[in-house]
Amino acid sequence: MSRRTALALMVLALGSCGPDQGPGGPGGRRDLSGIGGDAAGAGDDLMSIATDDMSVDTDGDVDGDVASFDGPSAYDDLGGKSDSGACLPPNTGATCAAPIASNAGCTATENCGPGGAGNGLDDNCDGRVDEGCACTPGAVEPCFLGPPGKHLIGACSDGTQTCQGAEFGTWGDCKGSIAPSAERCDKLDNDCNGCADDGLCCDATLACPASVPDVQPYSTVTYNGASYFKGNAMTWSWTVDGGPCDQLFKTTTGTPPTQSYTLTGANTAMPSLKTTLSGDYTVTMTVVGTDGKTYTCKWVQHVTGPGLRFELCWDHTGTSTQAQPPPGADLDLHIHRPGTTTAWFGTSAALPSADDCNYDNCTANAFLPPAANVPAWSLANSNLSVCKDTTLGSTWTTVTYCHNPRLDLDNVSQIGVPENTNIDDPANGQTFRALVHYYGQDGSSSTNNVEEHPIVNVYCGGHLKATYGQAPNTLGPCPGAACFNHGSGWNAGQMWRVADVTVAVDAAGNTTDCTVAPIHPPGTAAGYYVTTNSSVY
Ligand SMILES: [Ca+2]
Ligand SMILES: [Ca+2]
Ligand SMILES: [Ca+2]
Ligand SMILES: [Ca+2]
Repeated sequence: MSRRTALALMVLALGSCGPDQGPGGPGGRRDLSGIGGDAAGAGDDLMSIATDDMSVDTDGDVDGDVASFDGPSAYDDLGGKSDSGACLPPNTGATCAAPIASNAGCTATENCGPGGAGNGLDDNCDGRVDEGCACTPGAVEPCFLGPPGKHLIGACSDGTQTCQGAEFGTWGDCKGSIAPSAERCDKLDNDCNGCADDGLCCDATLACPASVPDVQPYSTVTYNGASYFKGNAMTWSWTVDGGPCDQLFKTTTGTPPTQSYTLTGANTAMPSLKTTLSGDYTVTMTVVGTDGKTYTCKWVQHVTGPGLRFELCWDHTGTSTQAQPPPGADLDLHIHRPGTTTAWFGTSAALPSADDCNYDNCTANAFLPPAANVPAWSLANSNLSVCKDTTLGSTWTTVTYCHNPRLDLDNVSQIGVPENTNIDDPANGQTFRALVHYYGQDGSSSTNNVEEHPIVNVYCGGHLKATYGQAPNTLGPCPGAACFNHGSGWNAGQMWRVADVTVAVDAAGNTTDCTVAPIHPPGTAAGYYVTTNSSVY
C-alpha cells in the first residue's frame, strides 16, 4: 500500500479589499454620447445636463435599462459611475459610453431552461439561481450569481451549484461565481458593465488577470505576482480555496487542516501551486505596498484532467488510534468495467476481478510485471507525462506508461488524502459504476466503529458533473439504512453503490460531457444504497 506524506498548508488570514483610489477630481461629468447612463444608477452629477435620455424612461429609474425587467433586483446598486471625470496625473480615468445596466437581462420570473432543470442563471435577479427548478440530487451545473445580461462579461464568471435533496431536488447555493462588484482599480471590469476601471481615477499599480490558463492535475503552476502588482511590495500573501474534498478536509483534518494541494512560497512574489485533484481553485493574491495600501487580485484556477475522473474523500481519515484529529478509517474507491455486471472484488485478494479497478489491482504497483488480474478494459494507455508526477509517478515511470483506468493512490491511514481514479480515454457511451467500500482500519477490519460521511465527485472532461454525499445529503445516520461505520476487510463489510456515469466522447476522442445516474436502494427512487457483505454488482 502506498503512502505519501501529507503536507499541511498554512492558511493565512487576509484582507479582502483592494484600494479604492477614485473617483478623483471634483465634478466628474457624465458621458453624453452614449445611450446609457450610470451603471448602477447612483452618483449622478448635478453638473451634468440631464437631457441625454432619448428613450422613454417608463420606470423613472436610471436610463440604460432598455432590455431589462423593471422590478427589484438583488444587483441594483454597486455605487459606481461610468465616467471618471478629471483625473490628476499619473492617474487616468475611463468612461463607459454604453454601460450594461445593473439589471440587464432581469425578467419577472425565473427561467428553468428548455429541460426544466435550470439554465444556470438568476433570471429574476433575486439573488438565487434556478430556484423552483427541478433537478436530480447530486447533479452539478455551472451557475452565475448576477444579472443574466452580465453573464461572462468582464470579471464576472461562473461558479457551480449542486442539486440537493432526496427524490425531488432543488439547487443549492451558487458557489465560486464571481458576481458583479464595485469597480476598483485593477484593470478589470469588476461591475461587469462592459468597461474596466470606469468611473475611477487609477494608476498602473495593479493589473489583475481576468483568467489564467488551465492546468492538469499533478502539475505545478507558478504565479508571478510582479506581473500583476507593479508597485513596491512590503508583504505578499497568497491563499488557495479548493474543491469539495478540500472543503471537507478543512474542518475534519485538524489544525492547520490538510489539503489535497500544496502551496509553496505563499509569502513571496512567486508562489507555486501543485494540485492533485481536478476542480476549480480560487486563488487570492494580497499585497501590502510600501504605500501602506492593500492590493488584491482573485481568480479561478481551473484544473482539468481529460476523460472521466472519480474522486473519493471522507471525513475521518487516518489511523484507529490517533488522538488528533479523532480516529479515522480506511475506505476504498472501486470502479466497475463497462458492459458487464460481474460481482465486485473477485475470488480473493490474491485473485481480484479484472472488472473491478481498486486498490488491489489498479495502482501503479499492480502494473509492474507480471501485472496479473489488472483491469484490461481495451482502453489505450496514456502517455507517461500525464501520470509521472503523481504520488506513484516513479513506479509509472518504471511501467513506462499510464494505464486506463488507474487509481492514483490507495489511502489506508493517511490524514486528508483523497483517492482518485482516472479514465483518460473512455469510449463514447460507456457506463462506469462507482462503489465505495468500507475496508476497515489500519489496513485491517474495523477495530472500532467510526461513522464516515464519504463524498464522491465525478468529473467529465475536466468539469465537476456530480457530487454525492455532501452535506446536507450525507450518508447515515447510524443506526440506519445508509449507516456507514464498519468494515470487514476484503470483499466484506459495508458497500455504497454510488452512481452510473455514461460518458459522451467526440470524434476526436475527447470526453465532452456525461450523464450521471445516482443509484438508490432497489425499488426506491431516493436515498443512498448501502449493503453489508454483498459484493453483487
Ligand atoms: Ca432567481
Ligand atoms: Ca434560471
Ligand atoms: Ca466596469
Ligand atoms: Ca476595475
